[in-house]
Amino acid sequence: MAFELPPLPYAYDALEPTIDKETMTFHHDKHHKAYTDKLNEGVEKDGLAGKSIEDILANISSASAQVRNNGGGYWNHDFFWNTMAAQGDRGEPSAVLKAAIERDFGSIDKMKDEFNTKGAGQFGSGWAWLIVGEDGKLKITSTPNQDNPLMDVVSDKGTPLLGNDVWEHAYYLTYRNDRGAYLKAWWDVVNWNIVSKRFADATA
Ligand code: MN3
Repeated sequence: MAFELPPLPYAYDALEPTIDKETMTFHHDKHHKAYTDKLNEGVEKDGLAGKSIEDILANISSASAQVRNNGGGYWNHDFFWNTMAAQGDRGEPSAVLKAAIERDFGSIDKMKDEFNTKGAGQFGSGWAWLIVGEDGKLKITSTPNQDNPLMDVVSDKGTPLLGNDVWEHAYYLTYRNDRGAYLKAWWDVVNWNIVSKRFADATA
């Protein structure tokens, strides 16, 4: 039972002009595909076949670097595609999510600012996250490479509500080296319907 590359949940050009079609095509069909293939190879080598990706990530400290890098890449990209949506499907933060953001950050704009700063400050490749911790509090974090908040090796563990890929392959064609501009523009394509649902599920 190998892991499979999930299809993009919308057309390759659905996020334009924020994320261009060529970036989405390469990012999904080449990068995400490569993580999926190398994860499957690593899972065989590590004797982890049959385990769920969540189970693998929660015990990643005992896995190989190949499974850590590619298991993270496999899960993170699936999560990332679903964190965004085509125009008309993006919605707004639910009332409970909005209230929690205002409680923990002051306002939605302040949360976005903190997220953008964290993403811009992540040295090299990695991810920025909005997570909910076991205490129910929201927090902005970042991780290097393909690590994520579900891994037992990260210091800020929690349930991710949204995450942005700050590897150059995610933005270079449109934004070149301006990661800050990409981070700012990216909020236009966030799928608040699914982020709100993730928050409801995490705090149920
Ligand atoms: Mn990527």
